[in-house]
Amino acid sequence: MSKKAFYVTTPIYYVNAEPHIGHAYTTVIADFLARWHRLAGYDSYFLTGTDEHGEKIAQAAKAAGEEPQAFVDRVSTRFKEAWKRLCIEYDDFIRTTEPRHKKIVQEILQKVYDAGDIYYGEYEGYYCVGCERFLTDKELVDGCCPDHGTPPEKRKEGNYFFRMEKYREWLIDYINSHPDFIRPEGYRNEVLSILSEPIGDLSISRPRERVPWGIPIPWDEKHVTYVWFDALINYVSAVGYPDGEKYQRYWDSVWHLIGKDIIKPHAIFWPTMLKAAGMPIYKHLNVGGFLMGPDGRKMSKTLGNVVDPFDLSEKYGADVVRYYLLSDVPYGQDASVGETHLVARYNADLANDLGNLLSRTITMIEKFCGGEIPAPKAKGSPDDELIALAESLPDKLETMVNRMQLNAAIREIWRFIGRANKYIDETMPWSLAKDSSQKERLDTVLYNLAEALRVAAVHISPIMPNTPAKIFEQLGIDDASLSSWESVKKWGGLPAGLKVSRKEIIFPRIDEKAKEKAKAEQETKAKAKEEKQAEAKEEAANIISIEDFAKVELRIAEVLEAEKVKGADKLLKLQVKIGDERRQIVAGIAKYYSPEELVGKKIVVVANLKPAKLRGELSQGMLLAASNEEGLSLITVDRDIESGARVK
Ligand code: ME8
Repeated sequence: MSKKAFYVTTPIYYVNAEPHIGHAYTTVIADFLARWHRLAGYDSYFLTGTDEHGEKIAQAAKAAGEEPQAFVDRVSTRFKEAWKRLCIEYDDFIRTTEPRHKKIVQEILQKVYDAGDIYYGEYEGYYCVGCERFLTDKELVDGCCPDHGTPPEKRKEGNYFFRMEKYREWLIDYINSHPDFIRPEGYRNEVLSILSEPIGDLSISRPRERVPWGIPIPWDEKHVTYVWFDALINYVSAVGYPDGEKYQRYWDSVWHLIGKDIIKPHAIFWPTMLKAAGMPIYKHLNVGGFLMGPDGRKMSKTLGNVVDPFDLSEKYGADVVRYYLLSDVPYGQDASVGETHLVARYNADLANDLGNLLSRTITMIEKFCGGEIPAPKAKGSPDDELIALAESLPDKLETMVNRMQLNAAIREIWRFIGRANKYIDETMPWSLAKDSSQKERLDTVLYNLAEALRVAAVHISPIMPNTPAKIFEQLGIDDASLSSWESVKKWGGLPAGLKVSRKEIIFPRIDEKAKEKAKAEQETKAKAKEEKQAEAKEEAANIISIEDFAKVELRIAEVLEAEKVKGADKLLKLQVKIGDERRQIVAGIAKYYSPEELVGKKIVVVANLKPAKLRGELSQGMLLAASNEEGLSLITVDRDIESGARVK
């Protein structure tokens, strides 16, 4: 019987930044899934890669003073190196600047164009370069991109458009009739809610003179392909769409893995593009949550809470980092990660549960059986429970992995390891050894423990690819068939008579106190260094000339009226008097001030700012306020002075 196919992908990562823990997290999950499916008898295929076109990359190359191609070649290699360090074994690494990819992007574009689903038009909107897409008014928070916190640029240009709206109803039906198409469920609902209103058509090109770094539109060389239309196609170009053997073999089974930041392109752009191109839709979109710093805040260099998976793997080994990421974070949810958490999990699960099971078992076989795994002879009462648990694992894991309940699946494996440790306490081999009439029972108990370790080693192999060999070595196993999936479905595959040998402890306990102290010292040093650098940077950036300062016209304004802006939680609309002039100012202070308490206040405003529209409301100036993490305080005057007075 031919094997079932399984195809898993990660997002292709932008090469404007170095690989970090978020990329590592998604890629480790994909690697786990690829390895698990291979183990369970699937023909498994794993694709990752890098996203190398678009404005963001061109800007990063320029900032690095490099030609775009040289820049993307260099950073793309950084990703490959990073994956090696985490023992990621992808089958293919696609780069969007490769000819094999560009060719397919052009073919698909042409196909959709020929089918009449691409047209030319003028577009005006707010573009966020960080997201590489136009944001809708609804998405903006206080006029800024919710993910990047920066105001998008207003742009008007001639673009080609993909008739995405045309497929909205179809997509709603598709999602409704395929309940596990997008998962976990919360994200599916989020997508359905976006689709409950018109989504419009998608601008899929950029004028080449503005963004030269892209794939030319095949029928109009003056335009290049929009980076998302280009990037999404990697999932099929890499496997040789349309005729390639791999495309035929794997495409129908594909699971995409993404983070929640890129749900819209994957759940809306991509299926509608596939539909328009007459291609089958992918099988599952699996959406992961965000990893936060150990303090629960978004990781950032300035907060000093960045967790580097590559430093951690240097310190603890790739297997430990992989185990930690896979076992500690419930898939789909946001979670804090950090070294202290990692050490706690390591000590509890790896040093205590798994490490102790191995060292206790090897010690007892050496001590009581001359170092040879005995043959089982006399069954006893707790055996059945241990064996039943082992034999039920493969099915349970299959169900859980299929539902992306990865940390729960790992917990099941650890429940079994815990059961084996308890089995030692219940059977007390050291007591059995004292009574020669119990020799047969002792042999059985020790056999079962060795078999339990073999079963555990096989199950953890997709999580920790280097650890099973260490366990097998100590158990004296060198027969590869004993690490197969089939061999763990039925208890008793381990042959008796193997020679065990004690080696180094696989997961020595980490002394947390010493570790914490060392870490704290390191952190203090790193922080001091960062602060110094930041200060120097700020100084360099902040020095302005008196002429520069004189350009800013600061004036006293009296608040006459204030009210909330409808539909914007954070905004207040103020009517202020600046001398004889009356103006409207919209400010993001609703969280800190009620409209009533503002009326009558004399505040400081920037009076010569270009007017802007926030949520459709005109704002003719900006008020000054001091803020920190706790709150915000308006700058006022401490003696009465008439409105309009200049602040110098
Ligand atoms: O979006 N926690 O690339 P990207 C968890 N090129 N996962 C995180 C994370 C975090 N803090 N930060 C990033 C792109 N990720 C596009 C994709 S695909 C056709 C094109 C992970 O380099 C997560 O998987 O910004 C997220 O979706 C991905 O990195 C974004 O990577």
